[in-house]
Amino acid sequence: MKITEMSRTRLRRLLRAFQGRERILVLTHDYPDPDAMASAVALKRLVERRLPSQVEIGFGGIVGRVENQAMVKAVKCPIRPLTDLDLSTYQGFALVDTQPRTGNNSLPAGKVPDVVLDHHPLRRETRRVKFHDVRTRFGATATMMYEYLRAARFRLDTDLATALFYGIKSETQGLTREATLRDREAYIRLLPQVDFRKISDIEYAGVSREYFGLMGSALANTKLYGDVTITSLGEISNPDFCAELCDMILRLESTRVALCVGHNSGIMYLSLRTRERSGHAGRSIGRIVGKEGKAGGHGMMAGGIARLDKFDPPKYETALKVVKGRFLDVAEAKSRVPTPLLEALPANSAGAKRLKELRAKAPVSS
Ligand SMILES: [Mn+2]
Repeated sequence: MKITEMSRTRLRRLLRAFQGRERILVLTHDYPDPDAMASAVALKRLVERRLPSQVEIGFGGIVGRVENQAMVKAVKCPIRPLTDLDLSTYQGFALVDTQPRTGNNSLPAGKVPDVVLDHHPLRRETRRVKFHDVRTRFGATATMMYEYLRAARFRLDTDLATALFYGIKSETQGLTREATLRDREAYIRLLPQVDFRKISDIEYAGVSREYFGLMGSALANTKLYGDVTITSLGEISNPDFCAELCDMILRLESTRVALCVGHNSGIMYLSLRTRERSGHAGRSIGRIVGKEGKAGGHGMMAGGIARLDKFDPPKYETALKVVKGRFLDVAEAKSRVPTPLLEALPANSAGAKRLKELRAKAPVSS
């Protein structure tokens, strides 16, 4: 069967799963990222075009990263926090970029959605869903959604094209992380319709002075254990910051695997990143959170949560110690002795010389 035929079959089954549902709620994961938001918007537009249903998009948590907040504004994502919605008024439910019982979405316990669209590994609970389309070979759920829109011969407007493009771009770090041919194809086909001024508004969104303060203390709290790093952020108001910082720390040339943790309201948040293409980050994070938490992810990136009250004593410090031990084992850290990232380099060391050279030679760039 040709790809387009398969897409059309999938489209028919997707729409059939929603048949008769007057009001549908599409849920992303909590603390939604651009891939999740773009996918949810695409699903809403597609269903509302084809069915008489009314579709709303809800999420738990907050939209944390300033880039993500800027995206909501720039491409007008009609997403609403769950606290604003009355779940009893919906007959239909869908999950995008997440699955039932992953611990990272706010689907009420015991509720089986009608539709699940995702690119994370398939979960047992998802098999009970009327229509589930879970394709781990896709770098972004937004790519899958783009293919649905194509199958439906949906004419995208600039905002939707820009949202999907940015969803794919940010999820795959510009097609460099876990992107496949299908992601490339969607990216290229969307490109002529993208408003790059909006992309710029998103990617270079202004940040507050507090943000730099947070960044500074995060760097000060990053420790190296040979070729792996751990950053403890302590209490954070925005769990997205874990993921953002983890991406940044992984750029440290001597680092192979990076873990960032923080906590809020009794929950520990974890992000894991690896440079290894078949890094099994998803599996590793599962072992790190253990029975105290839930986790999910792909090969090179993963995230999880753990409940602080499952540790004895039920404190962040205890949880951190346990999680750190597991992480160093799972990541096969070359050292158990921590060195602070920002520790002053020993005088006369190669590193100190390099730093001195960099400072002396740094051109004044405009
Ligand atoms: Mn995704």
